[in-house]
Formats: sequence, structure tokens, C-alpha cells
Amino acid sequence: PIKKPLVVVTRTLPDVVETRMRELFDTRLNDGDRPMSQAELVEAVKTADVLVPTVTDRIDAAVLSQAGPNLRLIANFGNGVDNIDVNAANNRGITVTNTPGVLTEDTADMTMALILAVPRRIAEGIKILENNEWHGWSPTWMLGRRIWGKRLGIVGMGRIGQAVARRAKAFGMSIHYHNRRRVPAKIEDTLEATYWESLDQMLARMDVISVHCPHTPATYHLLSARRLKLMKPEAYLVNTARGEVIDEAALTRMVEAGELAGAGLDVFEHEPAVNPKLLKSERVLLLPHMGSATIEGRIDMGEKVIINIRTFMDGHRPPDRVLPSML
Ligand code: 8YV
Repeated sequence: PIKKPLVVVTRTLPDVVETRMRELFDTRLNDGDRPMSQAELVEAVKTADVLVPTVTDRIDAAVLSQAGPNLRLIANFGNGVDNIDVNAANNRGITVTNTPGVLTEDTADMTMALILAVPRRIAEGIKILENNEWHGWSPTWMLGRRIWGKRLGIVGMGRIGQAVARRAKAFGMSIHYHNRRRVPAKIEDTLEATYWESLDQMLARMDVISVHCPHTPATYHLLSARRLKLMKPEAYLVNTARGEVIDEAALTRMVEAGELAGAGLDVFEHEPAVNPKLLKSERVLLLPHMGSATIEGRIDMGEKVIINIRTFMDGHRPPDRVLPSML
């Protein structure tokens, strides 16, 4: 019989995905759902034909320098590949794939939930009831801001950015975006979206900013202290992309000082650590990186990983190969 590839999976995946992988591959699953240590990762890359990491595994140049001759594919369980040094991998002849498309709608839903929940103070309202602090209705109490008729500025108009735009448009927001490239006119027309070549100018004019670009060297602290200060003090900031895109310390200072109305954050610069000052603020709604966390989405991601591995093993170009031009 043909030898099955040795596939090392770093984290626990949904049962159906693990079962299918065991049928198809010589699958080695991590025992216990916790991130692999650096030593375990090194051990994995030394022996595996295929590595399936997640966002919590840092596959940097140092780890890759230990890779054994069999390692040909890193099939990331996730869309963002900022956990992997893709250039270092490619230089060693290792292909990298991700799982785009299948988590677009779920992430956009979570983003829309934050766009609604932060200006309407939903988290604060829940806390008031839980703390038995509701003393009755009042016409001027717990007032939020309406999002209908307001301007949403999307930073990064890829699949997820566009899915957020569709939702926000249905909620009566006007759509604005900044992106490296302008999206095709047909998409702009459908979304009635306005393109801003200057991120600075867009930031200064929006009521809500939502971040949807990947974390790359070019987008690290894209929303720097200087840029955050361009936002209107009554504006809100939402991030379901990557914490590193925003200068979190600067954002925290601004939220504390009341220089921004509020923020909805699903991702952080030093996960799983969250700035304690952010946690204390009433102006923010914080979630523990749940943007794509649906049962269906995780199964879809697993299927994508399996398709990428099988296609690669059959000697073809895997559908979700990450190219350096995408970084
Ligand atoms: C996952 C994500 O939590 O895909 C991404 O980029 O941030 C999330 O969907 C993570 O990637 C799993 O590896």
C-alpha cells in the first residue's frame, strides 16, 4: 500500500474533521487542547510531511530552520497566516495554505454584532441587570448612538470587509472604505461604497471604523496613535481582524481619556493577554477572539485543510496556496 503522509495537527479539531483526517492520513493529533510549546513545534516540523497549525502556533524562521526534509506543506487551520513566516517557508520549498472564504460570513456577523452592540451599549445593559442596578426606565438613561444613517469606514475591503459592508448597508449605514486597491466598480456600485485613497482622511470623517485587513509587516500598527487621533471623539472602533493592526496601548489611553466614544474588540495585540485598563473601561466591548467561532465554520475550515492536503499530495497546486504577493 502507498504510505500515507504523516500529518501533525497542533490543536483539537471538530470530531468529524479529526475522524476524516485519520481515515485519509497518518494523522498525529495533539493530546489535550492547548497550544504546542516551541519544543513540541520543533519536534513536529522535524518529523511531519504536513503540519496543520493554528493561530496560536508561531511557525517562525527559527522553528522552520529545524524542519526535516519531509516537511513540504504547512496547511494552516485559519485564514490569517501571520503566525507563519511564509517567506522563510517558501525559501525552504515548503508550501503554505490557509482557509479563506468559509469564515467570511461568520466573521462579518460577529463584526455587525459589535457595530450594533457597542454604540447601543448592550454589554453595559446586561451588566446593570446582573448587578441588580436597574431602578426603572427613564427617558434620558442608557442612551446610546444610532447607527442608522451613519458612516461606516472599512479598513481592508476583501471578502470579510465586503460581507460587513453588505450587512451595514442593510442597517442603513453608508459604506466607505480604504484598501490598497480599489475594488471593481460593480462591487462599489452594489454596496454604494465610497473609496478613500487616503486612510487619514477617511478616519477623520467616519462614525464607525471597522478593521478587516490582514496583519502583515505593512499593516502592523496601521492604526497608530497619530491615526487614531484623527478619528472623531464620538466615533467607534471595531476590530475583528488582528490586534497588531491597532496600537492597543494608544487606543487604551484614548478610550480612558474619553477621546473615542467606544470600541468593540475581538482581537488583541498580545493574546490571550488583554490590557487590564481596557477590561475596566465601560466604553469597550471585548470578546476572546470568537469572530469565526461557529461549529459549521470550524468543520468547513477542516474540510478546506483536508482538500489542500489531498490536492498537494496528489501533486497539484492546492486551491488555497498563500502567495508572497498576498502578504
Ligand atoms: C481562527 C482567525 O480563530 O482564521 C483566522 O484568521 O483569526 C480565526 O478564524 C484562527 O485562525 C484559527 O487558526
